[in-house]
Amino acid sequence: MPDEIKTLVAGLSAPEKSISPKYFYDEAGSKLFEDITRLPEYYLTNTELGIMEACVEEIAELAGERASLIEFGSGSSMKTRMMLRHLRSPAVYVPVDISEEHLLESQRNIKVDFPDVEVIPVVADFTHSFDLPSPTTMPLRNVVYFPGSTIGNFEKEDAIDLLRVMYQEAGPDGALVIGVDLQKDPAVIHAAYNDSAGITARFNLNMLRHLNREFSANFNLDSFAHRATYDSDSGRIVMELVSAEKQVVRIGDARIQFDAGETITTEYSHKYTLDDFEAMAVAGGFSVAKVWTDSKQWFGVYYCIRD
Ligand code: AVJ
Repeated sequence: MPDEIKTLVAGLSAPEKSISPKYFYDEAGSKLFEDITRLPEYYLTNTELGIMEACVEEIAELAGERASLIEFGSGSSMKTRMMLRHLRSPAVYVPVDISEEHLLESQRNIKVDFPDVEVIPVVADFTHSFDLPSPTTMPLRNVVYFPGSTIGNFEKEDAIDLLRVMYQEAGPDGALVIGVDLQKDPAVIHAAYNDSAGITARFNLNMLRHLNREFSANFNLDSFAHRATYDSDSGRIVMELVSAEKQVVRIGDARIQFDAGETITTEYSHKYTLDDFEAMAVAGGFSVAKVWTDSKQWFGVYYCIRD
């Protein structure tokens, strides 16, 4: 724990303040994210689901019999269920997450609907390679699954490093199925992170409430505001919390100074072109066997293979 506070304080003491997006997801934050996925402006989830409905059968065909499904992040989402429903006698489902709590919940949920699928959660930070468990049934192929365009949270170089980890975990003849949000009309992207109901603003600000509770901080939520801007040159959303005034905030034993208008970056959400992301997959060691998109080309689902 003390190490965790140290990292947080270091991020808040840098000339450009930042907090890792992982602090969005306490219980309230996970609920708010669920609400975001149902917003009319937040096209990502529904678009990806629509693509999956159209292509999951083909994915299952490519993956073949007795594949293992290794999800980066603890899933149990509709998309995960869709994969497990279509895969041919999946050998095992392995959700990988840093949070044991999230993993146990996802394990419980999956077991109810898929009593015949072995579920072996792995508690690990998936940005570094980790040991895969040995399931009862020997898998014929590993299929790494990383839906939701979570890859967009990583800066480009880090995203390629993560793809290299996935390449390793996929193993010889393994595959990667990954969902990626694509570049499009900036107004559409802007609206997705600035919804009219203000849910994304609450989601962003909830991070401060989380830090107040878990790390004895005293952020005043009324003195920070949500901001999300899309920079089409870098192709990414930058989410920030903007200090309304000059103020000092305590976190643990540290004191953090804010000027009026000073920002904390809480998240990047990168959008790629189809070709850009293919090049990244290749830099990670994969080749792209197939990509599916929606009719507007707003989102891509890639089937990448090791060869
Ligand atoms: C879950 C990381 C894909 O970047 O769109 C939603 C999180 N942030 N609204 C995204 C998020 C603001 C989301 N990811």
